Amino acid sequence: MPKPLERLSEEELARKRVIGRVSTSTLSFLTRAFVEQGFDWLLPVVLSKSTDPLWPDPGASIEKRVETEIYGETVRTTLSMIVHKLVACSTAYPRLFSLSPNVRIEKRERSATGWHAYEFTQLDFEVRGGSFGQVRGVVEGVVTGLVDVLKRERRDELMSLSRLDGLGTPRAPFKVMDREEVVEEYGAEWESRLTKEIDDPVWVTNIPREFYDFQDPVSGVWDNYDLLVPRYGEVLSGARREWEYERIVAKMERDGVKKENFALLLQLAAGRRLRPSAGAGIGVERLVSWLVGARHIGEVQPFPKVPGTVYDL
Ligand code: ASN
Repeated sequence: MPKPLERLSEEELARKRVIGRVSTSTLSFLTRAFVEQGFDWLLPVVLSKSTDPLWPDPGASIEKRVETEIYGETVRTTLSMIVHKLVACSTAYPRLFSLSPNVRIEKRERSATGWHAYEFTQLDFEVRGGSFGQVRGVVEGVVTGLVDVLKRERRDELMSLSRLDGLGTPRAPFKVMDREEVVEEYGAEWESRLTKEIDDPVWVTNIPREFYDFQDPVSGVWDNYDLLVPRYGEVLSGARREWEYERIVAKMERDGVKKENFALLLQLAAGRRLRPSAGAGIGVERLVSWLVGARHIGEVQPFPKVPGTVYDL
């Protein structure tokens, strides 16, 4: 299990520093890439009345939702910036991204996956009028560009992590697979099995989950996507979005999601002020874990947040 800074040996501190260099280059590359492509950089928020329900979601395992009262109102810590993205993208910021802290108190047994942390940072972005094709272009461009730059500019670091040869520069376009086809081939545990088999990142589309991902009302097919990276798993999820009031309400009722927790979103949708968009969020620590070949996601966090353990910092 990853240890906090004060308990690392000299050797472990040296490894931590090297991972930190790769992490810094990753953040620098990604933020520049989004800014250069005309995205506005929004600072994140932590407390809001509305946040991601993370329900229903086949991958979610939330043990506790952090809610508190301020000024006589109930607020929640950010589970993801999705609600904020939809509102911001529909109003002032047609192309936006944010690096936001997500607090997800995962069940403690998830410490064993090496892939879950109860606080992490998501690089979330959204494009008004966007599509999977557009999101795919942006993501494949930044992922291939990033690996390429790191292999040149962080060569020594990757070498000292024994990752230089193992980390191949992915070839775009990445393969796209439909979840139904994947389940047929790999069964219910498709995510872990597919992850072990692939040599390049793979998109999986059409995954039943939260109300905000677009679902074709006739065919029932979801216009959403996850990106899996070899050996590690899902580093990104996203979708084209629902924007019509009637559809959103119907899905909330179907899923048992409390409408009162999404009052503003519903009010904007009812006033036809929500606009079609598409976007995604990259789990930054997951991305870095894959890049450096980490043994556990907590290794790439300066202040690890491993499920089940409460740290001083
Ligand atoms: N960031 C994701 C998205 O854009 C949502 C999430 O993290 N649950 O769809």
